[in-house]
Amino acid sequence: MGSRGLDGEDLMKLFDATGPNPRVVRMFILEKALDIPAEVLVLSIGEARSAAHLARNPLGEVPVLETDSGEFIAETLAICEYLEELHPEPVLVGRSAVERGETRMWTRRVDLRICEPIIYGFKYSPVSFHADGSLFPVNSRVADAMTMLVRTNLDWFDRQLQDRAYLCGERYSLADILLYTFLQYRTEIGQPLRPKWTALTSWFARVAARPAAVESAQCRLGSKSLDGTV
Ligand SMILES: N[C@@H](CCC(=O)N[C@@H](CS)C(=O)NCC(=O)O)C(=O)O
Repeated sequence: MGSRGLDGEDLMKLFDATGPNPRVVRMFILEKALDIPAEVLVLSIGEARSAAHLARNPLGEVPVLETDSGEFIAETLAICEYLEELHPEPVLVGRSAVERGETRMWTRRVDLRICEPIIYGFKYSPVSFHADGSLFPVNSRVADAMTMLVRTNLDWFDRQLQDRAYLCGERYSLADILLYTFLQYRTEIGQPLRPKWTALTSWFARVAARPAAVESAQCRLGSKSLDGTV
């Protein structure tokens, strides 16, 4: 399913990149089997901070979704919620007010307690491409504190997952996509799940086995990439 203009051209477009936030949107799009082309920006050379991209998102970040009518929507969760409104099935936010409330409760917890400290842990670390110091001056103490905070918060998530298959019980949702993507990224930067997190480890394997989890690893969305190749 894709978005086409009157003369058949694609309208909706994702501004994509490597990094966990864009991957959340890719995985969400793949779960919904949507056909949305993507333009991939290279973050390490500052493409997200170019004048062209700042006009789309003044924060100079990805993901950004260009809508069929030419508006730009930034912020990972806002993009996913927008896509769910346009394409409700399969349901990943919620079928009812209660389900949507429950999913948003979990996405908020994951975002504040896991995603944000992981991102800031990276941004303040010496390996960050922000290491020129302009925005996030290297501060290893801040980076280490963020890493420890994530660890403590994962203890809590592990306890919550003891009695359920997914964060929203039996219902797989956007909250699982968000947590999975950031824990996968955390593994890639050398912080794998700890063996003592048994419930979290089982949950992670369950989500990792989904085709969308595997496919979202690559920035390769849509039937048509921008240079016209598949
Ligand atoms: N709050 C934003 C965070 C977006 C974000 O931090 N994206 C990173 C990639 S994972 C980025 O664009 N970094 C570019 C940069 O910092 O130059 C969201 O939810 O989408």
